[in-house]
Amino acid sequence: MKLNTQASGRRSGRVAVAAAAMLSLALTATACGSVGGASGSNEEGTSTESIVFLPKQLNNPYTDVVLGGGEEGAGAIGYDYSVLGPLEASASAQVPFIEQATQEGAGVIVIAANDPDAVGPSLEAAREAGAKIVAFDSDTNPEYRDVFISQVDSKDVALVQLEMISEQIGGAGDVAILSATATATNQNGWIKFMEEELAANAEYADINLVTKVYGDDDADKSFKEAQGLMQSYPDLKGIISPTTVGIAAAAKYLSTSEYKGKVALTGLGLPNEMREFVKDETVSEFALWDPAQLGYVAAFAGQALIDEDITGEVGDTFEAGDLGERTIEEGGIVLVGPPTRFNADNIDDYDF
Ligand code: RAM
Repeated sequence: MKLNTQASGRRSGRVAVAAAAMLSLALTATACGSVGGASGSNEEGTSTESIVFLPKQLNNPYTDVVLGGGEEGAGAIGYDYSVLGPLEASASAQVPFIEQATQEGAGVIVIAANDPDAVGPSLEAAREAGAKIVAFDSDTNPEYRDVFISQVDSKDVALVQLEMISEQIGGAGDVAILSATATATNQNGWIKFMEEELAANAEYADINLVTKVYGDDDADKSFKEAQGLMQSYPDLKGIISPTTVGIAAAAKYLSTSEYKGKVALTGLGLPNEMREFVKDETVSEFALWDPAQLGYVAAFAGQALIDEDITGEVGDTFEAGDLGERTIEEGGIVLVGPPTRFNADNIDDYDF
């Protein structure tokens, strides 16, 4: 398995059809994709289970890497794999796709929630129809899913970002956060832990979080938000962007601005998107886990639920293929991690 070298954009035939459908539907709706084959048989007519991946949004390079792992996992467990999802990460945009997956008889729905509650009623209906629900990347309210596949412990994701920004600004100065959408469970969890740690840890007493802005995981909006931050706070020492879309857009802005090399930028990014900005010294260090592992482990969790090897109880264990045994921890969470820090010394060792 080559989980940490997945190239972006890897898609199955069925997903390619979904992507084509996306293009034709983009002008009139945000719908795309089809579960196809989800009613219990595959193209060869053999009985099979189906697994539907429903990321926050389709047009996000991070999503492509996550789905690469999901497709690999689905292949390994012999499930019919498909992808459904919106083009923008707004709160309720996923609901029609959950409904579609349910109507088409999905066995497992794997979802990264754009909002912990907006997806609740449709996930409840999916469960009533027999689907198992695996949340990954961004959790739903726990009552709406069987298990959550989390990248890394939420607090650890927050702490690594604070450590990096503190190192990069010499432990003192004004900083801002450029997040994704204001409703994203994962983003809000990390921000909450960052705020708590800034208030409680004496090492960070001289770091002042001046504002939080939201680029909605849209590259253009994130670029403008980064620009706006520097206009509003010309003395800003650093920006933390805990989103791959946000950090890449902010790096793009800073790289051609007067702030290049003067204002620190860190957070969570994809090595392949950030490489040029590390090489041109706009960014010195950022972090991420291996996104493909999230999709891969989620597929095995789905199978374990279908096979009734696990129910989502704390202490349940299941085999996640090449990644070995996983245990369900407090809160119904399976941790994938750990995060890696990327900088000029190691970035060329990674290809995702
Ligand atoms: C963005 C999304 C995603 C998050 C990564 C780090 O692509 O917001 O949910 O986990 O960044």
